[in-house]
Amino acid sequence: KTTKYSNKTSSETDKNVCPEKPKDLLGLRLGNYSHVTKAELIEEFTQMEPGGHLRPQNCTPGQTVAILIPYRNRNSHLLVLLHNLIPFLTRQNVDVTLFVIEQAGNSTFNRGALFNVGFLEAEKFHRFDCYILHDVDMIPINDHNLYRCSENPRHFAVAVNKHNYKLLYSNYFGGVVGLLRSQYLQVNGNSNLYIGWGAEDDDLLVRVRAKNLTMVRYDVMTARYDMIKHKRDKGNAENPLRFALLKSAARRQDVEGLNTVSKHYQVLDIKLETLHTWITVSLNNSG
Ligand code: UPG
Repeated sequence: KTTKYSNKTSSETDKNVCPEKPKDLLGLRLGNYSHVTKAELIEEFTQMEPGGHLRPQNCTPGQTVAILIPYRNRNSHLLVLLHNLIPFLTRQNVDVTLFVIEQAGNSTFNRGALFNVGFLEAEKFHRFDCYILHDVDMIPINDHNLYRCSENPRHFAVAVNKHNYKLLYSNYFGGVVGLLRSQYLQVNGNSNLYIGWGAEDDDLLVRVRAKNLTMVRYDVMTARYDMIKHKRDKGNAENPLRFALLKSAARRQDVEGLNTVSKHYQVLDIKLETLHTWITVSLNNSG
């Protein structure tokens, strides 16, 4: 690698353990949707270290967290997300690194594969304890929605404005979820086979349950999000095969996923920027 990356975690530099729940958390609040440029964010968030690494100055959190954001052509959403997420994570005392995993070219979007790529590439920098899989358009609006992993995989995006702050359906596992590193390995990550929109998030929940893990959620007041309004993206058409794939999710789990993604992708570029590590990847969706 040619660029420097601060691989030091807080635990190597500071022995004072952060409280699980910081005292000065804001509760429910309004999201900040003002127009902002990348340059303005860089100027505002002086606490960021290269590659989008953020950590508390006065204490050591119990875990290191990687946030993986699957991405293509959503710059305005990404800026709004960062504008909200960085102060939120700062208040929550998280030792976190932000990764954007951008799918290059025009091939049909594959969110599941991008998370697997993000996981493998992030691991080359640091073995994070906790992986949070985060859509670019989901803005958390309650600080008590703590971005940490626990003994059970967590569905964070429970109550979204688009659905009147109600759970969309009982098995919804989309938007934002968090798994310990060990759990992501145990479930063999996401399926790489969902090409286009839909059901890759449902497949991940099947994987979680098939390994006898229990998904947990915070309550609807805590786990609140605003989803930035958008139309269906070009290059992410509804996947007509999704229901058939979902039926075989548990059967495919051990033979297809994190352990097979390497044949599907090629990293074109990795940039350690101030606000994030940006990974550009070309995917061949050939199955
Ligand atoms: N995305 C891009 N660019 C694209 C397409 C998708 O960046 O061209 C990313 C982005 O992070 C986005 C995410 O993929 O937030 C999900 O795609 P989106 O079209 O926003 O899906 P939604 O219908 O808004 O979301 C629901 C779930 C989501 C799940 C999706 C399909 O909240 O987690 O992936 O349905 O199952």
